[in-house]
Amino acid sequence: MFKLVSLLLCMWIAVHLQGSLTSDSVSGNSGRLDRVENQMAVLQSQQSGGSGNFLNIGSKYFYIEENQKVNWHSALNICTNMGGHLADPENQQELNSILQRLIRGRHYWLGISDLANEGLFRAQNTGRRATFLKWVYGEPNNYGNYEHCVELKSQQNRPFLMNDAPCWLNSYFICETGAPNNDE
Ligand code: MAN
Ligand code: CA
Repeated sequence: MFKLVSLLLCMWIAVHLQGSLTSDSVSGNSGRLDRVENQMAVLQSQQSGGSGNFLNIGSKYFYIEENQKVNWHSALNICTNMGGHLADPENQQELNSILQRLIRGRHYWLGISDLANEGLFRAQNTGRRATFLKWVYGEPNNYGNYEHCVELKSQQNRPFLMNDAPCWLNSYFICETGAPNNDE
């Protein structure tokens, strides 16, 4: 009940802020509207039962978000809230199992970024250098000097591969956990 009330409150605030803060969201800066949207997304993930939706793939569990697009930091928060973390597939087999479930043309955030050191891509969950990176040809290019977060994308009919993209873009995302917590 409390969750529902806070969700409705956040939605109300978001609707009222939308009008006055459109320039904020257009510029992509993490302004007040972004924070409200983030909060809403986290609350929505709690409402939908979150961690019960993880799929068993190999020895891990993945959740592929197909309903809401959020920025990279919101995706991180939502995955954490679901008892997991933004995914960092460790090998080709793991990546393949995920890829066959993705929808072509969509972009999905992964838990990898070079926010701490340009050009050094780290797994958010461990803080260590990401060991498995499968880039689209020509990537990572840090286009415009503002691409620090890693997504999976497929161009035309090509397979899904990794690209560095602006962290403030709204995309679908993939969460991961070692063992799901299905107690909700
Ligand atoms: C877009 C973005 C970039 C990417 C280029 C490749 O501008 O997706 O991240 O590097 O396309 O052409
Ligand atoms: Ca890029």
